[in-house]
Formats: sequence, structure tokens, C-alpha cells
Amino acid sequence: MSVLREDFLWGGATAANQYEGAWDADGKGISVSDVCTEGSAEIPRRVTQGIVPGKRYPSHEAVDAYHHYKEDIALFAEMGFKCYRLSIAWTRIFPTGMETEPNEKGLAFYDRVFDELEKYGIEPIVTISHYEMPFALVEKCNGWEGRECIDYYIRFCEAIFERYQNRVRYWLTFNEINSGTVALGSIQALGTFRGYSGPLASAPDKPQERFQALHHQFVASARAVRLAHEKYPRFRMGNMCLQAMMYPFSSNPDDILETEKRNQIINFFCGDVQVRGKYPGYIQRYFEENGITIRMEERDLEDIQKGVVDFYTFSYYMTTCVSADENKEKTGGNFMGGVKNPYLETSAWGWQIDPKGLRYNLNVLYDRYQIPIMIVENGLGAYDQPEEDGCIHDTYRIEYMKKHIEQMKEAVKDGVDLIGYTPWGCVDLISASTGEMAKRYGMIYVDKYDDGTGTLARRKKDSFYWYQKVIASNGEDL
Ligand code: BGP
Repeated sequence: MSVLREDFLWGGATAANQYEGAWDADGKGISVSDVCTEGSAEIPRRVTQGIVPGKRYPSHEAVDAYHHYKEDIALFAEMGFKCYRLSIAWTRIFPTGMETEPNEKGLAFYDRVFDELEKYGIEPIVTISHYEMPFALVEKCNGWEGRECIDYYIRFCEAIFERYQNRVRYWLTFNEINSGTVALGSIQALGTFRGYSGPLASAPDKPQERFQALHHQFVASARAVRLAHEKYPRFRMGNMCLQAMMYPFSSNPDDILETEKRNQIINFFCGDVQVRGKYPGYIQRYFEENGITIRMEERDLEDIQKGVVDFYTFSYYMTTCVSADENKEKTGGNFMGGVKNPYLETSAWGWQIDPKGLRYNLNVLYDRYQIPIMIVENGLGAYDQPEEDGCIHDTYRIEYMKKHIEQMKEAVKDGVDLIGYTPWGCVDLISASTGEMAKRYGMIYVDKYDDGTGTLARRKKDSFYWYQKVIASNGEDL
């Protein structure tokens, strides 16, 4: 008998804006990611107000899954995927977000994708909004700061719920919703960057706007969940948080308290709202101390209370430390850096690698919420070097995944109800933070490079065969 449940959802994850390309095909509108330029580990990725001629926007072609989805899904099936997490590009369905009727060609594209998944018995897990809101809504109402986004989002949900009701059962309302609790989230997650052009990480931080925008996302998410529960009882609705748990750097009580405070705001606040159905006590103090006042309408708190999710999902790449001492050495990271942990190694992009942190995260989350959990992103962004014969011996990726899966199993033994695992970027795609191709996560290599060259041909890396074996043994043969 295996440690993991027999119906464990093994799979992989992608997002439309980093994967599909075809940014203006068949009536698609411009998304916030379509105005984010290329960048690299050294050169910051920038955002522009609209598309500026002469700049390179990697999402425009990405790895062209719009035209390669069939071969990719066939490869997923060959690896043994039970599920596949994808997002539906809002701008394919409602190009500016404000139309009253959906774009049929956009809807038809995802029908074709779901046909293909059905052919292989792969269960889709759909992220409704993954860093790809219509750019027109940034111009119109400063993204999610505008309350009208709630209605536009619900219109989008109504269209896709109705259309795919018999094909999709698992839905996630917002990707990494808690990225809105930090400054960087104002670009791709919240769209609150009207008028700003420049590096993603240097946008002027406006916490009042961010938390107002987040409130609108909470209401939108809750209404989507309510709509699903009322009209489509077979749906299972999940949230999605970026889980970057923080450890106290030392046993100094000041470090402990500072860590607790940051974990509350960054790692728990959104989950507390979406799972427990109300604003937690600690956020009131944070709002007061930071001069934040949330404008609410009467129904909002009731929606939040009634629209709680059925399962909790999260991305996991790293942990960081917190110290009350400002001078401690820092490390980079997935949306949020922190104090460097002397016990951990880092990836080439400075993300601290911490498999045991995954077990810790799972335990903490399950203790807190007591609902099923799914890990919907995890993986190692690395520079892959194909051999002369084209083979990619990515032993470092196998090592990374093996250690994380081991810890995931430990967490299950600890009693966590873990229902699935979908490693990020199962096929190489564009990095969200740096906009580069060179940061690869896939088990499938895509012949595509940062200068725009490449045949887009797909090749199996060593990790492809390894993951195939892991799935076939339900995680026993690592
Ligand atoms: C998460 C996002 C993904 C993905 C991943 C890896 O924050 O949900 O969209 O990109 O991180 O990050 P990156 O692409 O920056 O390496």
C-alpha cells in the first residue's frame, strides 16, 4: 500500500500567459502580462503602459501552446498525469473584460483543450485568474482597485462555468492571491499600476490601494464560490496562496514576534478570509498602524462568510527567515525575499531550497484549516544545458523533486489530507518574475531561447522518465 491515497492527483501546472503565446489570436485582448517586458536574473523585467513598439514581450509568443497543446497533452499523458492545472486567459473570453458577450473563438479554444484532456482521462484543474487580467481594466479602473472588477470577473466566471460545467470540476479562483499583500503584487496580481512604467519591483507602493484591491478579489472569489455551490453542485472550489513560510532567525522573542506578524499578514491573511470566511482580528491592527481603511458594501462580509472554499491550494518554492535586526544578510525570492537561512542552499536565482519546509507548511496549514490540500506549484527553476545529442540530464531537478515528494509523504504520515501535486511549468515556459525562457522548470524541454530563436520543438528531459516512474508507483519509487 502506498503512503499517498490511491486517487492522488499527480500532474503538472501551467498558466495561459506564460505558456500559450498567440497573444492576439482569434480576438484575444491585451492582458497585464502582455505589457510586461523580457528581463533576466540580472536585468529587471519592466511593465509598460500598453504595448511599446520595439520592446520584447515574452508572453506574446511564449512557447506557443496555443498551437502545440495537443503534443504537450500527449506527453503529459505519457508521463501518466491524472490531472493538469491550467488557467483560462480572461482576455480570450472577454478581451477588455467589459464586453457583455463572451468571445466564441476563445471559448472554443478551451473546448479543444478539454477534448484533448478527456481523450487521456486527465482531470483539468482550472485557475480562473492567473496574472492575466485585461489591461483595459487597468486603464479604466486601476485594476482591482476598481469595484466594478467584481462584476466583470463574475461575468467571466458565469461564462466559463456554464460552458465547461460538464468538463471541469476543480476551480481555483485567483492564483497566489496573497501576492497582493506585498508591493510586487500590484502589477501582475492586482493590476493597480495605472500610469506606471518601469521595473516590476520598483512600482511605488500604495498599501491602501493594494488592500482595497484585495478586498475586491475576496468578494469576487467568494461570489464565484457561492455561484458555483448554488448552480453547479459538482464543482469543487479552491483558493490558491503563495506559501513562503518564515522562520524566526533566532530564539530572540523579538524575532519570534516579528515572524508571527509577517506570517499572519503574508502567509495566512488571505487563507483565513477564504477558508474561515471572515477578516481575522490581527489584520485590524495592521490596517490601523498602516493607515489602511477598507471601503465595503453591505453584502460583502456576508458573501465572504458564505463563499468559503472547499479545498486549499498553494505554491511552494521556498522559505525565508525573519529577524528584528534590519542588518541581517538578505536573500531573494518568489515575490518576497527575506533574511538568509544559513542552513539552506539557494537556486541560481537565489531562492532558498527547503524540502522540509514543505512538510512544515503542510502541517501548519492543515492544523489551521482542516480541509483537503493540494500543492499546485513546486519546482526548480534552473539553467538546463542540452548535450550534443539533445539529451537533458537534469539530475538537479530530479533531486529537488525527490526531496520535496519525500517530505510531502512525511506530511501525509503526519495526518495531512493531501489530495494532489502539480509541479510548476511541467513543460518549459516563461518565468513570471524575470520574463525569461532561460529559467526552466519543465520535465519537457522546449527549444526556445531568450533572443526569440528556437524551433519550439518539445523534448523529454531525464526528469520526464523519472516522474513517469514516480506516478506509476504512486510516489513509492523515488
Ligand atoms: C509563481 C507563479 C507562477 C510561476 C512561479 C515560478 O509565483 O504562480 O506563475 O511563474 O511562481 O516563478 P518564476 O516564473 O518567477 O520563476
